[in-house]
Amino acid sequence: MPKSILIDPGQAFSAGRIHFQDIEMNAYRRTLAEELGTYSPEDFLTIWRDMCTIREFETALSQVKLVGEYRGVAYTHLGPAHLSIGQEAAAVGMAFALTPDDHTYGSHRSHGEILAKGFSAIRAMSDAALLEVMRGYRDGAVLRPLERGHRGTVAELAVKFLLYGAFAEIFARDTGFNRGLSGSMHAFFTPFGIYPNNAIVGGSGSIAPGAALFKRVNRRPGIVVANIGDAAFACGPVWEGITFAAMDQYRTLWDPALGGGLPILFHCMDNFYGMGGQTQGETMGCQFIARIGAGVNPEQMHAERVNGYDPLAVIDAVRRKKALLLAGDGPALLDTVTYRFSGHSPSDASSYRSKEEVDRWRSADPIVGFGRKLVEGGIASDDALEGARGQIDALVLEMFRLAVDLEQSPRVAADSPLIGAVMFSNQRVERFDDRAPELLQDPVENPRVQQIRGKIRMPAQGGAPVSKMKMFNVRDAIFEALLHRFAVDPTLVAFGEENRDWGGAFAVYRGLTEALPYHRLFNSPISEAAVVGAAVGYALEGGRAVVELMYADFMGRAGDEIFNQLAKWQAMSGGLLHMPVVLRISVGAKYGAQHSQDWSALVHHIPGLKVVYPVTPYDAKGMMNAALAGTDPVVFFESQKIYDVGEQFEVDGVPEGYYEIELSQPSVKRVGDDLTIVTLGPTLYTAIEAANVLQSRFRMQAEIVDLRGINPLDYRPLVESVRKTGKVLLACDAVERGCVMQTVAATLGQLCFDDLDAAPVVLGARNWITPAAELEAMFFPQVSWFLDVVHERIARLEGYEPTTNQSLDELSRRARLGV
Ligand SMILES: Cc1ncc(C[n+]2csc(CCOP(=O)(O)OP(=O)(O)O)c2C)c(N)n1
Ligand SMILES: [Mg+2]
Repeated sequence: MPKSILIDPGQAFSAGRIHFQDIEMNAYRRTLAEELGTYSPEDFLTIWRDMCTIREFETALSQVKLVGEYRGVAYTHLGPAHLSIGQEAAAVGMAFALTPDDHTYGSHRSHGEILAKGFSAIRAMSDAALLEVMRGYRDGAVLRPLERGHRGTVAELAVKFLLYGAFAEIFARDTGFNRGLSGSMHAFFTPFGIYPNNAIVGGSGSIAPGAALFKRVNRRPGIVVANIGDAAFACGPVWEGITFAAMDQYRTLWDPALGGGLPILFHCMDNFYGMGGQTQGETMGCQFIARIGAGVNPEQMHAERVNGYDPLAVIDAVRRKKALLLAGDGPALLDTVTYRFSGHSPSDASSYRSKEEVDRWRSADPIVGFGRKLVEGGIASDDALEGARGQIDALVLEMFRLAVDLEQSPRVAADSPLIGAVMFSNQRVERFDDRAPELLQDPVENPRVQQIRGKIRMPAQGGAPVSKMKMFNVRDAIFEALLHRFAVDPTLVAFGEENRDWGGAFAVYRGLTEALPYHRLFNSPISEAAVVGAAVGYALEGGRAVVELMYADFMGRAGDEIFNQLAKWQAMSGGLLHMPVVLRISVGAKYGAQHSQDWSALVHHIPGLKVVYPVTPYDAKGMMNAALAGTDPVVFFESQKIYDVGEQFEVDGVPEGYYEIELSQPSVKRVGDDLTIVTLGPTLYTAIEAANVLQSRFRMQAEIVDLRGINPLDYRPLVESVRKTGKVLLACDAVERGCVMQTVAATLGQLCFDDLDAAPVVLGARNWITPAAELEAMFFPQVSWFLDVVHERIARLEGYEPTTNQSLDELSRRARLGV
């Protein structure tokens, strides 16, 4: 809590009532004639044409899935197709008044939204700009199959480009918008302001606020629209995203010049159903999604429910919301009522709704209804509309035919290195914008910087021990790296729980509050999903973020955001997007079962994440520097056990200047010839103690290699050590079953098979809950366990009496019991 906002008990206990305002439903009532001042006749026709094109596009996919052909062109599409037939007016209404600077994020059912947003962007762009985009996008790879036969305007070519790029993406072609790596549920095309669509329903709910944050922090024009289904409004991350977007601080604490509340419209495509569950009357209790806004803030998110079968009603509402958002009054919520005639997917037998219901909605078909209005209003004749429809159908067929043609639209070759090559971007970017970074003070005047200046950065050498207060420690090391990057990259922001004022949960950020304005360092709500999701959105828009989870045990709260969002968007974009996010995760101790678990194994398992776990000041600074200069998502584990330790290994100490350590490199911390001990995390320090005992009591020289990096991982230093010693023990504080070390052991077992005297041995924590601090010695590997396990499974220690049972029989007994 900032000291600038005082909480007064008198005020807190004063009597009163909380007032709510009425929420408008279907208030739009204007006729076509009344709208002639706002729209030209051509605009009306455009709206109708956009809806018809989406209908035909979706019909093509529906036909392919249902009968294996579309208008005589046979095709088998193996993947999904979540169609929005019936929802066209909502999509076109959403997109019509947006510009390319307005960015949409959406869901699995987004083909209509993608096309609508693309049509609207094409109309807003000049021929030169369109040509630049189409020719520049992947060096013209999407455009090339279209350009040859095209006779017509640039805008017409761009419409083909949009239809073709989307079809080709859905059919997994290399000529698709995302090289076929996104597919139907995730396709996007950022030059038209179409940002990632999410197959994890509600996924955009936590990501899009980060995109809106990017616009505010970096003074970019436009708004962000998060298109979310009605059923997805029940998802935790959507609520978290709303909470994040509605924080008071944007208006109370941030520099007003930034523009106020986040410019984000939560846009509900309210079609009454999840897959088969009915949100109104069955699976939710709010009755109308618009009501959710009432609980969020005094403005009730300017929530409103509109008729999504009338495109003009939706356009009108979006225009009004956009004006509010640009004025700093965000976030906003629009509940657009619509309906899909099509099933959830083509295999859906509609067992959850009656034919009568579908028929009633079909008879209210928005395309038919709007067409009728055009005819009655004298905008077009029936014949003209029919003729236009024929042209649209022919265009969609032409683009479909091209997209299914394997010669014109090839898939990536079966032996293509593409997917592997785009898992990481592996680039180095000093700063993502050229403007001067905003700092509140010269870093040399920062109190923490001054305090650190007097600290000892070298390993203690003989003499009196150095007091903890005087030691340059892991905390200081991470702080130094962060402050450096904050002073270089103006887009860098940090947020998370208790990040400001408090100094970060473990005081790593102490001093940053004085150094940085609110918009570069702020407290988030307790919304782990939104913290990570917003970092993803921020990065997708072109900025760099460092966010924090206070305990590794909280990763579950941000599970989707870490595993599906942070990890996957670079590759799902076909290498077009970058994800420069550092996710700091602190691993606890002494706090029991739900605050003391090392979950490095979870992120290690997920493709697309770089993962490190440095535990010395030298390593922490060098690896944080490297993580913050890269373009990939880095999960940066820190251990609460060793935030205070000073440098013990690097003889020259921790440099005051800038340096980087490659994230994939293990580091030899102790040299020996008889046994290799590979460690991960704070276990390094236990291993050092054990190695000292092995040496003094048994004359066994252990070499200790600290893994530091988990993924990617260069095995060569490990192999070199194991080749020398012929024996390897791998130890960490994570529970033994499924820990990172199991993978490293299995891999070393193969790489060094001929050099090993014994099978690699993994020593981890027990496969239990982490018990209370007083009982932790039963749980985490202790010095004696190292000796026990060496004695039992690697090399007999002369005269040694083990204190714990580390035998193979015991290993197998524990596995049998699952503990
Ligand atoms: C997190 C998650 N849970 C469940 C699903 C499976 N699923 C796919 S679509 C869907 C229904 C979504 O309904 P809604 O949000 O209203 O969007 P609509 O399909 O109506 O457009 C479900 C449950 C999913 N994709 N992601
Ligand atoms: Mg729905």
